[in-house]
Amino acid sequence: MKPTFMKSALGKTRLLPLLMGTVASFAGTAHAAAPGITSTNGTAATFLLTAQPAFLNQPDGSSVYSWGYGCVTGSSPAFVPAGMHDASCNTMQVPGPTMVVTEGQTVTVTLTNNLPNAAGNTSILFPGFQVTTTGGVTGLLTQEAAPAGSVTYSFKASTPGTHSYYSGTQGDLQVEMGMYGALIVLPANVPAACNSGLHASNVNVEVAHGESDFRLAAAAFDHDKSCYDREYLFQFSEMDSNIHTQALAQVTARSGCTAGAAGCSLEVPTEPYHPSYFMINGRSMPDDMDANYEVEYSHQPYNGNPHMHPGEQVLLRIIGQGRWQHPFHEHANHVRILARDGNMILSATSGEDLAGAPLFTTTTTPGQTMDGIFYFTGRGLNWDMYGHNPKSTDPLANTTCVPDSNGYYTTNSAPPAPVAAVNYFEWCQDHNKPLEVNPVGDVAGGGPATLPNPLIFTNGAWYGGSPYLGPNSNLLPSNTQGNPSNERGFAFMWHSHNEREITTNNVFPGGMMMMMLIDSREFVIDEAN
Ligand SMILES: [Cu+2]
Repeated sequence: MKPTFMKSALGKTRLLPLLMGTVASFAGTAHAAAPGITSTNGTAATFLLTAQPAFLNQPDGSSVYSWGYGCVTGSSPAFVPAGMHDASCNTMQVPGPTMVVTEGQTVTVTLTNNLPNAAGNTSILFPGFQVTTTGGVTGLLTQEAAPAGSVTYSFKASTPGTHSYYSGTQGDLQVEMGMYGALIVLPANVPAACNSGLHASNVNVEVAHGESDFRLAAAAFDHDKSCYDREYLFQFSEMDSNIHTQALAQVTARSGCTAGAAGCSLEVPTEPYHPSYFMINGRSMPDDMDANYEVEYSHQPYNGNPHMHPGEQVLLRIIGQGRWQHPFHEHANHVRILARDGNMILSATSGEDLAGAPLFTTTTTPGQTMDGIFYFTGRGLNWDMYGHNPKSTDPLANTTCVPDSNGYYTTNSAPPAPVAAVNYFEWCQDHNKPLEVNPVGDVAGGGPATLPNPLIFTNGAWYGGSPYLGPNSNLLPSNTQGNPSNERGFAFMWHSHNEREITTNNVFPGGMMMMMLIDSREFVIDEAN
């Protein structure tokens, strides 16, 4: 975002959306993962989906009539990753259930149409796969399920990576109403390299600090340059509530009509298009920061609340599900694109090296998916990022930082960093580099930044723009860097760079915005909710 925008944001919200700021209290305990449903039928993966109406919550208090895919009542999918709290699959949700399968599996999805009769037929497209169909009625793009009817789609999960699925019937209306979701195909053969050396050490360090592994796999593809330590799925979409209001009015006026009879249909104009809600995984900011499967979002189960530790390789699974492009900016670093639509982008000459662009904004083309790696280490900040230094009174401070050949303190250092080191993957050049003089900072020497006098509140009590001050700083009021207890991190705003899209029904802040929290190692990132 632009500096001018940051300034105004500070005045309006407690979120402190800073380029470099201290973590605020909004994060609570809700973290994220890439939750979904899976099928345990061996070589076959079977899913029973239904298409139904329900109302979606928006943070301005409105309930928006929508359509979505969900799990048939009585079908009992397994939930992944293991250990998610309160995992469920409602009969209608937006986005639809994230189906997680393994490369090579035969995937069979039976869709039953429980939309109002006036909505007519519906269907699912699985772009990128060779789909065969059973039953249903002939539609323009695929076989469709008539009202109360069913259709079955079957295909081999031939390409690993992140894929989209969405309605192939009257897409201008049905996709707008919420009929889209994700299909994640895990690689059949995770490269051995992902389970050893530096690749494995990040996960070992997490374990040493009491963290669980919430990955769906250790690699995104059958390729040793696609290893990752953590993953998040983000589906971007927008809604024009006028379309939804019209759909509800017409469905209500025609309730009880006979499917297929004259007049039992909708005439909902989808142009001109003026979206009022801009969503990440079906939720607008700040709702996207609440937990996965939170009870007040029974039809919007997935959140957007990424966390990581410095040095981790974070896999971003990104899908454009609306009809607009959204220039989504992941602050703090570019996203190295691994694949588009499940197709890895490799060097034409070596055939092995990654050739995907590092993107400043991951532009979400409608229907397209991207797999990318986000990475942040704190290299070059010019101060000791978390105050892990000998002069700190923090009992977790570490006096050691031995650079490996890349300058970081890792298992490649000599002697190697212990997996329990609180400053694992620290950029050693900045180790013990003080920021400010006591009592403002928690270090005892002159540093690269001049901090405001805490006794002068010209900048307001919510001073922002400073580097992280270490766990013992007394500069900020409570509920900022001291809380949640033990959380020590940097908040980077991840948001649409079309600033119209970080509003909710024209009110800032809202919409397509979340925070990436880069936490110090001793903060346990619990992705269970
Ligand atoms: Cu930005």
